[in-house]
Amino acid sequence: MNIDKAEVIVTSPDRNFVTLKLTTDDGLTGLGDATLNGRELAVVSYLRDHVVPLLLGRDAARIEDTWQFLYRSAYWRRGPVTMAAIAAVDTALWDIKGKAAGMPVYQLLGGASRNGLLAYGHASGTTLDELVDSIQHHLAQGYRAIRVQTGVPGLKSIYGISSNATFEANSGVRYDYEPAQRGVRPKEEDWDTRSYLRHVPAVFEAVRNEFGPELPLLHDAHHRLTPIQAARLGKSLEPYDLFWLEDVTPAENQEALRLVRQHTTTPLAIGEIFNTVWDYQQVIREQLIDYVRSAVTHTGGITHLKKILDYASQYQIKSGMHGPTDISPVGMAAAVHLGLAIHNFGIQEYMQHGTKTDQVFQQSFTWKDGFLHPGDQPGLGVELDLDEAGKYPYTQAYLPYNRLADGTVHDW
Ligand code: CS2
Ligand code: MG
Repeated sequence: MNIDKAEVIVTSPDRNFVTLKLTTDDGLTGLGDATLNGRELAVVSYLRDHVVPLLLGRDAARIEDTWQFLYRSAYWRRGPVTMAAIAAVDTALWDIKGKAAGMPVYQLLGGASRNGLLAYGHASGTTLDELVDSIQHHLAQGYRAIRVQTGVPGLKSIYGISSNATFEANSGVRYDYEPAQRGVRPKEEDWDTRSYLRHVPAVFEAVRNEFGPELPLLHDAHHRLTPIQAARLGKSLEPYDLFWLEDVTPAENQEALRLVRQHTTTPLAIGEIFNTVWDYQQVIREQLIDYVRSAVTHTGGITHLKKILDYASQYQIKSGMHGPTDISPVGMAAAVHLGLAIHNFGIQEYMQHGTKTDQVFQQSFTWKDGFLHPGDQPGLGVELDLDEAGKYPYTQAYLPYNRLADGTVHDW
């Protein structure tokens, strides 16, 4: 079962997606997600120019060996572009292995450890009324856990707040936030940490008063705080019993979390921009976090993320895999198979893709009563419709960035 064909497919139904499709000489196909939001074509080139020529003729059954070969033979290691490219190959090979065995990928990973994956959705509002409406909308759809993002008085536009009118019109999905915007320049947003820190606890108090103590609530600070500011936020949110507080400090400095940890019992999640187990080495060993945020798509695939999560399990640290709309349905399916199989599953982020995306990618994972299940199709259970994909050519898009009132660029 050798790899006979390797195609890199770029499509932009509701947003840009990069997909690797491998075909074996006995006709099996496998898909892998290689989407790196705002830098998509860098991964396309890495795959097309450097990886595809190495794949042709290789034994498709040798997943671990192919991973080690691509990682070690490049000499230049780690980094989001490399690891997204390796992830796509790895995921496509798991898909093929599942199809060859006639089994869903989660069976190959040890079988189901639970009936389904608790998933959280993104509620947001510029005002409290909008936020409450957005939470109600998510609950009505079946979500049983909610990420809460709020506008901050005095700031024009900030991370995590959906601009509903346009998103709904373009994709058919209401109240979900898609940060990358099509255009030749990134959008500039503004930021003020002191206003944010003053405002957020009052919002959580209002949300708890409205929705009661049971509902799991999450919040994402998106790398914006210093360690001492993060410590204060964690402490001030303790009365509202958060499921987690995410990315409180910039992800490059993992030691920062020591200080945060000393001051608060609010659970911490980090890792959506990490790409290998080495980024997690210290935060897992020192038990500085409670949830691993990585996606299969950005962390070298199922093979490598499973190793990270197995390491984390020794410290009672659980999964909280990244699942925004920039993870394609292929990347989501891979996450759902892995999450069903591992023992230390925590929660799965799940933003719904738009209708055009669902036409390009035929998926068999299901979302019912707030829980995801990968389904029982052999492999990952996702197929790509090439004709549909061909209708939506790549469109340049950038993530926004931030400036403070005096014009300084700040973490976005
Ligand atoms: C976010 C993402 O889902 C999350 O928690 O932080 O929306 C993130 O901003 C995007 O995936 C960036 O591509
Ligand atoms: Mg995040």
